[in-house]
This record gives sequence, C-alpha cells and structure tokens, in this order.
Amino acid sequence: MITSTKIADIDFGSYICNASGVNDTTVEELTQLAASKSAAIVVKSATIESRVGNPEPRLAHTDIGIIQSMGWPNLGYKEYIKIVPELKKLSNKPIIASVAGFCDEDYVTITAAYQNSDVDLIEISLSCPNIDGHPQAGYDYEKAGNLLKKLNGLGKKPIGVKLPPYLDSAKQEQMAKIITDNNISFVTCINSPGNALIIDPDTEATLIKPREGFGGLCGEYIKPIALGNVRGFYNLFRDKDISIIGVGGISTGRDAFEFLLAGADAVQVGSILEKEGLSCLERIDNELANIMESKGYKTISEARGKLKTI
Ligand code: RRO
Repeated sequence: MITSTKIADIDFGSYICNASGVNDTTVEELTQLAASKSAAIVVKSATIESRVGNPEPRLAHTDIGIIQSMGWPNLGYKEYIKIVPELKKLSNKPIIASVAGFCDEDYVTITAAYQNSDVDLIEISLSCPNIDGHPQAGYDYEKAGNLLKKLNGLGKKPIGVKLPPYLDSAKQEQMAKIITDNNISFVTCINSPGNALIIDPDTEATLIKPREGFGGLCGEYIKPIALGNVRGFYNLFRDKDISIIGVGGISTGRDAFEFLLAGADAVQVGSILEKEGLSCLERIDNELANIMESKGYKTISEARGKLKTI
C-alpha cells in the first residue's frame, strides 16, 4: 500500500486509524475495529477500575465538530488485556493501548500490565480534559517528567504520549525536552482542547450536561491547532527517532495529506468516525492514496514533512 507507514518501527498497513475514545470502548466495538480498515486498533484510555463516565448527554455534534465530556468511560485495563489475544486472532493490526490514571501509581500499574500483554504500543494519556480535580499532566512539566521517568524501563514495548494542544512554542519546547529525556518513541497530538463551551442561542442552554457544559472540542474547529502542534514537534524532533501521530479535524484524504506534509507518520480520526462510521477509514485512506499518486509521491516517507514555507 502506498499509504503504509511505521510508528516506532512497527508496521502500519495504512495511514489512518481510530482516535482513542471513538468506537473502541466495548468488546463489540473493538471487534468491529479489528475487522475494519483501520491501520491499528487504538483502545479507549483505560483506568484501574471500570468507569461508566459522565452523565448524558455528554457528546453533541455541531456542523463543524463535536463537544464532549465523556469522563473516561472504559472497561478497566484488565478487561482490555483479556480481549487483546482475541483481537490478535481476528487481525494482525498493531494494537495501541491507552493509559489513564488518577495518580502515578495507577499509570505504573497499568503500563506494567500492558508491557506484559500482547499490545504493540502503549500511549500514555497526559491530556484528558474532562475530569474535575484532575489537571492535565501535559500542562504540568514537573509532574509529567516525574511520571514518564517512572514508566521508563517497565518493559520493551514502545511508549508514546498523548498530548494536549500547546498554544505557545516555548511550552511545546519544554514538553519536547521531557519527551526526549525519557525514551519516548512516539507522540500523539492533539487531544481535545479542554474547557470549551458551545451554547445554543435558541434554547439558551449548553449542548452537554456534565461540568455545566464545558468539554473537549473536536473536529474541524481544531484542525489548524493540531497541524501547528504536529509541525512544531516535527521541527523539534528532526534529528530524533520519535514518530508523530496527528489527530484533530481530519475527515478527508486532503486533510490527511496536510498532516503528512506537516510531519505526521500516521493520523487518527475521531469526529468523522463518530459521524460516518467505520467506512470513513478506508475512504480517507483511498483519498490520500489518490492525492499522493497524483502528485507523484510513492511512499509516506517521501512526502512526510515536505511542507513548503513562503
Ligand atoms: O473520556 C473522556 O472524556 C476523554 C478522554 Br479520556 C480524553 O483523553 N480526551 C477527551 O477529549 N475525552
């Protein structure tokens, strides 16, 4: 496949996979992902215990995206580890586990368990925006550095970090240093910008119930911020062996190609997957392949990062 790629030296058969949190929470959804054209199976961020998440309505669509405050609904890491061998029987796609937690000990326990499981890559979420009293570690450099130090050396599987958006290049540089100091193999950026608020002027109300309507913003709203973050890390990691997964507002092959030019090794899709269903994975990958062919690019690495400035 012209769109095949690698993340942390692991082969991905195509460029597009699901974003954590979409169609990846229940056993049924993960089984569907295994049968889909997703390049990988990204599993919902797991906590120590299962969680039902925030009260509904907790996700709402607008014309250009989504606001959500899911609140970490998940089956708990042990359930995910149990079903991984089954998923591996159904497909040979890489499996990306996502780790969440309320304290460093949670992260250590879950990461160590995933290191001893059949997953292929482990993504540490430093960026869930929707839990009251649980600030995002991606904005607390000391906390993030200490945590990543503890996760280093728990096993041989590549560790990545899922990052919040940085709106200041100095802040991004600080995080890049923590990443390079701690043996991190890939970054996934960006998680939903938090504390967004969408108001319906007709009803004079918020669109979602939890946290008085505040939530994570997804979809077209955030694409330029995601692209800026991908490009920023691409520039900061030019001489490093760190892969970049882009996520934020990708719904067409054209969007994916923009992320490729910015420097993404692969991309994840969330809002469009929520809206269109699993068929979008193949559609976007085919659209990307057509654009690459029409421009004479034969591989992802030929086009990666080739953004021109004017
Ligand atoms: O479940 C969520 O509310 C959630 C998570 Br864990 C995350 O990482 N990002 C997000 O926007 N929502």
